[in-house]
Amino acid sequence: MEAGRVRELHPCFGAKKNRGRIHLPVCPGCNLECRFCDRKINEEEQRPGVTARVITPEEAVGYVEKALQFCPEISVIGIAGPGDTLATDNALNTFRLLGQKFPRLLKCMSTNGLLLKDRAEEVIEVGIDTLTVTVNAVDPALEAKMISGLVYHGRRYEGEEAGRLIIGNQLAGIRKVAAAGVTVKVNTVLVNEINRFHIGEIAKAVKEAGASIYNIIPLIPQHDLRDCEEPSCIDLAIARKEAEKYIDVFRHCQRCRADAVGVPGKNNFSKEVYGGLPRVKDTFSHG
Ligand code: CLF
Ligand code: SF4
Repeated sequence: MEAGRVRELHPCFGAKKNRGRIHLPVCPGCNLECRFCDRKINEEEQRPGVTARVITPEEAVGYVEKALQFCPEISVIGIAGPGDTLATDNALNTFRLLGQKFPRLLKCMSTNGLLLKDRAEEVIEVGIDTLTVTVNAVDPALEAKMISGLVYHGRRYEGEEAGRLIIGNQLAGIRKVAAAGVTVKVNTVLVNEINRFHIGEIAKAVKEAGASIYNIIPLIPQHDLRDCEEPSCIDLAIARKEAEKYIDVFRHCQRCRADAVGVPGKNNFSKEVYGGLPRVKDTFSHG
């Protein structure tokens, strides 16, 4: 879809009018170990009720229909977790199914980017309109502080080796999908203790790779980074100013859950739409 149309219809890519999105929590697993991500709690709760909160691609159709009744402003189907969207086939299969049923809704996906280089062709073939990649550093030494490790093609990596691997895959992946016409947003989780003075470099690198918009998400201190400070409004303003030298900055992020439904910042119909599903506190979204 051409960029002007995306800006008009997508609440996270600059739409001025009331535009909504439904997040479909279809992705159970992750291949990365972000040190700020509390998904362990979810993993420990491996009882039937909790796993049931991840829905199947087939169930997704019914949830979208229901969501449109509650919120006709919905213009975007987003898949953003709770795990990574490329770690399993669930997200792409869901879009294959929904693309035919709801052709007027934008297909938006969010990923950590570890598998983006490998799966870019599928992302393009499925017709993803907007893709968000979370890039928290472009320096392997800093990325190594953001993650404990990762699993790639069946092998576990740690430290700078892991950092180099994911950064290379993210940037190469962004290049591929952006060149094919997918509108790319990059999210960065701002951690004062780790990447506060690195934001400009990230913004520059992702812009060069083809991203068109950048979103800085202040850390919610938890898990291994629970002792880090929560960035203030001033920290965020400084980081945005730095990024803006290189790329357009999105300023209205609501740090949505992976099962959010409605117009971001205005209303949320998760309960009404997913009401029958048991929920846990940290249904994470990469945004
Ligand atoms: Fe969802 Fe993300 Fe698509 Fe938006 S959210 S997958 S791009 S439809 Fe938006 Fe929510 Fe911020 Fe994300 S306000 S967390 S940026
Ligand atoms: Fe995986 Fe996302 Fe959590 Fe990172 S933040 S560990 S990519 S689910």
